[in-house]
Amino acid sequence: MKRRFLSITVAVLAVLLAGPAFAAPVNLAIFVPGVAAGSPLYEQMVNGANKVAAEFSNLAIKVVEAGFNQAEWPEKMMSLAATGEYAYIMTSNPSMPFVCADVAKAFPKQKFIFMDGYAPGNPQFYSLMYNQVEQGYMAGYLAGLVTKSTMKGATPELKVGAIVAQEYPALTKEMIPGYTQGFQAVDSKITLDYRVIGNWWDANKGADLANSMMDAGVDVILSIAGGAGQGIIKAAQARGRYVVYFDSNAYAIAPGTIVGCATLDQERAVYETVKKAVQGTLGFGKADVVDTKGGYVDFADKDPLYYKNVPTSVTVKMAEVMKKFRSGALTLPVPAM
Ligand code: RBF
Repeated sequence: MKRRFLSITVAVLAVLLAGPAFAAPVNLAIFVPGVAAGSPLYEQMVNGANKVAAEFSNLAIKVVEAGFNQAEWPEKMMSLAATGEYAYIMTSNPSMPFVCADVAKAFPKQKFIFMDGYAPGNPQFYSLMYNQVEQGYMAGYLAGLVTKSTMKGATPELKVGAIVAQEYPALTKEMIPGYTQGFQAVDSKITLDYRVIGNWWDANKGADLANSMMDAGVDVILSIAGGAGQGIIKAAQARGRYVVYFDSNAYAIAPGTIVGCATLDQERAVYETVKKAVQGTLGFGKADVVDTKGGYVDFADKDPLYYKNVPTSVTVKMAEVMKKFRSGALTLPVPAM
């Protein structure tokens, strides 16, 4: 009798300790609208989900790269949902809720997780959006300080640049207005040279635009261009000018050229979100908006490569702004979209 009790206790303990190993399998598809390599938020999305898979053996992940032809995305998404194999389809970029609207209607049991997107009020959708006005402001404030600095590559002109891959509401209503507010807070006489590449992969066009801006006296360029950003970085590097990077800490790609990184912690957001999905507690119908105070939007100022390449006169002023953002003393509203 005693022995039987003991063996039951051992069995119960084994189940408790193994935990998720005995839980029902959960299949998650990650739909990458583009390619992951070179696209910081897509790389972070895959990494964050893989971290959950390392902890929960009942989670299986399939990554589908949909490529750069955006006209093909709805059909590819439709085929993925049609398999019926995935409890959740996760994707990332502000256009994806629109791409999925008809797919969701066709497959009413399919759940969608939209990172870096806003889709309130649909019980099949969960979405999480970043405050990119704040992210843009940080990039702009740093760019303003750099263009006014005595740094070697800084030109006398009070001109900063931005090269973007494509225009969409989160960019034109949040990121660029935030960037503009940021550099104008340094000096209202600073002007913006703004160019659009037209896609997320053409590094040559990115380099051409960067060179033409630098010819006109621009010394620091914000790059929001995915893989095409490589061309912008190379062009700036060749002429000893500067790049402000968006979304991930990328100083190591081009130390001394990338002088600031306004980051999003999509890896953490995805990790937390997927964990909830696996545990069945993710709030579908909900649309979260996260910001700097919450730690999801930030400026990478803890990296030695930042201090190594930017003078103290700049880092001190930047630190004052970041202190305000992180404490919540400074917050910037996200406009309706
Ligand atoms: N960002 C990338 O890094 N690579 C991409 O291929 C990419 N494609 C996008 C396509 C569309 C239609 C939209 C709206 C955004 C795309 N983004 C891409 C941008 C990304 O979601 C985010 O807005 C920026 O990285 C700034 O945080």
